[in-house]
Amino acid sequence: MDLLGTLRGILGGGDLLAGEACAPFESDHRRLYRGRALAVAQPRSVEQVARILAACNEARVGVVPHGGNTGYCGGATPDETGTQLVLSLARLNRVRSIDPGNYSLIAEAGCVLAEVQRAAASAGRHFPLSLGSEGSCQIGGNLSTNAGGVHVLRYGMMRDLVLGLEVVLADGRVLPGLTALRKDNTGYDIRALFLGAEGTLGVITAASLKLFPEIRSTATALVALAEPRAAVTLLAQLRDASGDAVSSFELIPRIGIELTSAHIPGVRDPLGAPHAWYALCELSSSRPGEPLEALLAETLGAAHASGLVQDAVLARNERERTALWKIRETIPEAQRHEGPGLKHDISVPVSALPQFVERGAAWVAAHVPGARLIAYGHVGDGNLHFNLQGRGAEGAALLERSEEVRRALHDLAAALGGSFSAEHGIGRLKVAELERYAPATELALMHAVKRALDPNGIMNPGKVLRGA
Ligand code: 2HG
Ligand code: ZN
Repeated sequence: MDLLGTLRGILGGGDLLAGEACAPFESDHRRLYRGRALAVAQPRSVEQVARILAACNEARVGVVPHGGNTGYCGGATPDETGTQLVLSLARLNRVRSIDPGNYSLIAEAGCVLAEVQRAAASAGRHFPLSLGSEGSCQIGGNLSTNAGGVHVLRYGMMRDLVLGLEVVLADGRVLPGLTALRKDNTGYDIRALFLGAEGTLGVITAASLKLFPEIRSTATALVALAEPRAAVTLLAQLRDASGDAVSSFELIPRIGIELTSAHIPGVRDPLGAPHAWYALCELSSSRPGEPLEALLAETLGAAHASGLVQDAVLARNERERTALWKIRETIPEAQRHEGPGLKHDISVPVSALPQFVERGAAWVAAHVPGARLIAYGHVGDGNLHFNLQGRGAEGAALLERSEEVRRALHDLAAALGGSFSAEHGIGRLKVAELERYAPATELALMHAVKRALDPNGIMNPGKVLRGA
């Protein structure tokens, strides 16, 4: 029987899409790539995933795992040949169990992140991964790309939130690793290989995830600053003063406020006068009635008196808090309204971040004078989205310079001990960057791992590693 016939036999007709119906799975959300799928399989059980992979392995057909399609590097998009099968995990979407006493839950790959957060909350627990796309991204994609977001400085990235994984290997074998143990010192950490592997080593079908005490007190402020250096100093002051209760610390440039106010209904500048930079700071605690607002106001007051802080506004209620977060979270959307732009997801040690901004901004001003710099993001993690924005025809001209700009900014990050991909992964977009910046020994090990786990090269071909 041909492969499609076999797949139909495994899935039943309705769960195998072909032709036009595949379109939503054939391009990434940034529209960087448009591929063509052989078909889209939408399995409903781990057993079906296992049988699909065994059949594809036998037929040497590439498989492209697909979650919420919110990735930034084209990792979930098939190539243009029409020979790769897209494997959507969306129908594997049960929260299998919650163990509040162990502070853990088990969720299938197709669970939307916000549903996992809600499931944890329903048991009086907190699942801390939080990102702009949490209403549509799926936990399998979060795991496979080792997603970051706005709480990393307190809870770590997705990799840090995992206790165990269930994975289907390229040949269809199932790796049953859904342990809920916090201590298990038994040899190589095989499961860790699949986190951040972007579906190139196997398909994650479920995960055992860490939970935390529910958040019962928060305090949020938007703080005006003269320069990024002040943000790094303020972050340290807040961490010290609060008993390390800072759960988010995000940098926003003036242009971020201008673009969101212009394009996003309901967004407005909450401060009276414009400032060059802002930090969105949030403290949080599991203790109800914790006086975090007073603590935040007091620390910001002292920072204002010393000249570090220029102005600040504290959220007085949940509505105001949501409004402050909306400014930060809609910057990518506001950027889309402005037309084409270039994105760079760099990280450096937090202490080196001001230097990166100074040197990076100077390079942009000298070499790409028409471009507007929108540098924002996760200061607490040393991770900035160092994006350049054009306008109309300028935007198209900017795209032509993408290679040169990328080289300069990624080289600068590397020179400061940083990374060219802090939280968005490699996908198809950054394969050449990985080849350039990864130490040769590490790259060789990655290829060796790939060959060992996927000898026929069927798992997400061409993503992360070239020719693999
Ligand atoms: C964010 O932090 C995302 O909002 C998107 O990682 C960043 O669009 C970007 O460059
Ligand atoms: Zn980000």
